[in-house]
Amino acid sequence: MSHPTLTLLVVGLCCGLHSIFAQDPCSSLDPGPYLATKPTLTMRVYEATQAELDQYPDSDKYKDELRLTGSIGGPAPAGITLEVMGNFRFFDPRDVFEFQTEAVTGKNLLKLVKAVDRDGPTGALDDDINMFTFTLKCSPVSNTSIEVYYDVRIQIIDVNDNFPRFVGAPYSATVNELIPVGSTVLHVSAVDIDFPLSSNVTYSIVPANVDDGSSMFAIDPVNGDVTVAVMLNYEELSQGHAYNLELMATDGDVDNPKSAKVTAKVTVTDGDDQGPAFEYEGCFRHMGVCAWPKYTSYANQMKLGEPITVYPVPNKVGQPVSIKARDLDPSMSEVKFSIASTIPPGFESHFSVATSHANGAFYTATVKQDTAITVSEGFEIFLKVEETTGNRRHEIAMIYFLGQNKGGSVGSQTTLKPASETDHQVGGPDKSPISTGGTSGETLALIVVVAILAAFVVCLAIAFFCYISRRRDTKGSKYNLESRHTTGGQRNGTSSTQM
Ligand SMILES: *[C@@H]1O[C@H](CO)[C@@H](O)[C@H](O)[C@H]1NC(C)=O
Ligand SMILES: *[C@@H]1O[C@H](CO)[C@@H](O)[C@H](O)[C@H]1NC(C)=O
Ligand SMILES: [Ca+2]
Ligand SMILES: [Ca+2]
Ligand SMILES: [Ca+2]
Repeated sequence: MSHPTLTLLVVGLCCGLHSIFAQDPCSSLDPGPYLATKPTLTMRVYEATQAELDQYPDSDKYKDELRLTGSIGGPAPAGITLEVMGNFRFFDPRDVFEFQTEAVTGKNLLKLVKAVDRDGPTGALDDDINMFTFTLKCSPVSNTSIEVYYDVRIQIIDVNDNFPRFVGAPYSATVNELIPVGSTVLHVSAVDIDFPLSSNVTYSIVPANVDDGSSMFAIDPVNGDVTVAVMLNYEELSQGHAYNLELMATDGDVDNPKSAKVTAKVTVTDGDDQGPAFEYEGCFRHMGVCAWPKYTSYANQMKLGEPITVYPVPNKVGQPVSIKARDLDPSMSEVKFSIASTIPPGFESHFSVATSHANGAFYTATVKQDTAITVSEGFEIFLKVEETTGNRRHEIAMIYFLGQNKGGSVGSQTTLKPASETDHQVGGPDKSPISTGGTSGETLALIVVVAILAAFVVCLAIAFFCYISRRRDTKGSKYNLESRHTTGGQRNGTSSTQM
């Protein structure tokens, strides 16, 4: 017996029975759970690819201590031999681990020498290799008839070596622009086969630089539901009418998260959210659309049963135009014209309007006088254009009759014989610009006087207004336009209450 053995013997006597056993080859360095039972030998190594093992063969991550006494493969008396027992159907630990005694420290080590993919090829847990368990037989070289058996557990620690993967990509959805805010348009899902990091994939929308669809949608970070964040607008979307959202899934690794991106295409379809509008050159525009459309016509040019001729206000083109309108929803383009009302009221049935398709989304109105009445200066027709969709939005244009065309025929009005004398008395005989028969000379004179007076007052007002505005500011033209809009608005308001 050598001196070290003697020393150990003394230590063993001092510290109890167990320590005496510990010095024999093949004995455990740790106590078992009960007296005289052997402990389970538990070791832990990280999963690794072959490239990682080749690069860092001596990394502490890929080895752990085998806490047995003896020198593996060494000579007696300390020498021991180890044998992994068992029939392995899937992964044989003998293929991936080696036991060796570290020369310098004399420690016994378990080393990972071949790649182990802890996560398996799929996200399912049954192809994961998170633990090797087997029986290890240890025999001292000095007496090979001694066989000591241990239960061994080698845990494979997960490394975040997999990126999340989107399932079911590419993603696309088609939604109507009128879909309520908060509605789910798309569901995405990503899996990460690393465990336990896999259970915590979170989703986000990558902010876009140019086409900012990213702000139009939101994504639930946990369940991957893509929802509408703000009201969509088909008309605002450029070509394609689609948003290309870049979505990201990030795994739950705190220190070194891995993420994957995918593009989801959300196509927006047109919804009926706009009404129709008249259109002609030179109109007053509000947000690009003709506001308070107005036409003039000449009473003396009207012929029974023939389309009336109209001129736009203001008249930039200097010649008659056709009355055109379209629905402002590009894909809901059908509109229909009708006579809404007249001033004086009650003459609607004397006129008819036909709608015909012009070009693109445009439709034209052809207005005719069907039954004979006398139209003179001041008569007004309110022409309605209505969308044919369920919302039935509409817009009104005014046709204002002037008495006489500048280069027109002689006579201040065209006298059209009434179809029925009993037809309409609504306007009354006094100031009406329309009548159902021979207007008396007195009435006509009165109308002329009143009209001249009114014109004079208006001229005065305009002159005063111009004087004031010129003195006040230099933004004259803008101010004028505003003022006209206001006038038009009031006009429309008045007319609609009469309808
Ligand atoms: C070897 O061990 C066995 C079992 O403990 C024992 O019976 C035998 O005597 C030992 N042989 C030697 C040569 O020590
Ligand atoms: C991961 O998700 C589970 C449930 O889905 C949760 O209990 C846990 O706290 C999450 N872990 C982290 C790190 O977020
Ligand atoms: Ca991962
Ligand atoms: Ca992993
Ligand atoms: Ca519409």
